[in-house]
Amino acid sequence: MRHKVIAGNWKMNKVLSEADQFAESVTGKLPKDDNVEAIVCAPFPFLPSLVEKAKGSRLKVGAQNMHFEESGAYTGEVSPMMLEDLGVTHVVIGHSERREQFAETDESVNKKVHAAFNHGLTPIVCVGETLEQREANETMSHIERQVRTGLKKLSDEQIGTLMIAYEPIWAIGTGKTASSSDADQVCSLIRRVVKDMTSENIAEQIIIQYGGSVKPANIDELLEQPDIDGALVGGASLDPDSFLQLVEAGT
Ligand code: G2H
Repeated sequence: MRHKVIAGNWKMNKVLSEADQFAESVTGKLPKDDNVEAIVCAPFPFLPSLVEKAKGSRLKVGAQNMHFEESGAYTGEVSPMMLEDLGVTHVVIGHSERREQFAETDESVNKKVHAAFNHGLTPIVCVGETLEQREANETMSHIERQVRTGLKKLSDEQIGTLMIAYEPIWAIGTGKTASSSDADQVCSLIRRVVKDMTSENIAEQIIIQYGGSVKPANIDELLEQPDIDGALVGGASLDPDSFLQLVEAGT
């Protein structure tokens, strides 16, 4: 039986004192229930402090991106080794904002996923279609390509432990959510692709989240869907009460 995972993706928001306040207000209030995992993926400058404040609590701390190399002449980049050293446990890879604005490709996503595993980090791999692709009936073929290329040359065991976030690009920060059954349909396709790449057991094990304008008002309906195991949440994860409500919904 899969557990639920609520991952906040703060994007480029907050300053350090606000990040600290967030951790102080949520760590003691998270449900003590193994059926739900709470992660906050924060900007790099907040990570050391968040990791420190999350110690001994049920809050896990993730990054929103990283380079695939361990070190070198990559001005402005952060390596998987640095994240591992900080005690970060998760990393978002291939968010559509990075694909669109920072030219990330399925190939670079794949390199980053391998690098994450080499450093004990759990990747949250994002996939999703544009409105044009949806309207042209290309959603399924596009998502399948993203999953197959993004997860290329991983072992079955690795695939079983990573997370995939399905985020239709047209639903991100727009207030538009895919209907829960539409979202479930794509998540179920992702599970079928994973099954084809690995085995039924692995496909049953992998966590697939939905992301795109998730909030306390729509989380219940999304989590009721058979193939949606959680959410990657932007705007609604910034406020501690709203984040706690989302996590509570997973219990
Ligand atoms: C989608 C999501 C978080 P929001 O990008 O990854 O953001 O919930 O604000 O749509």
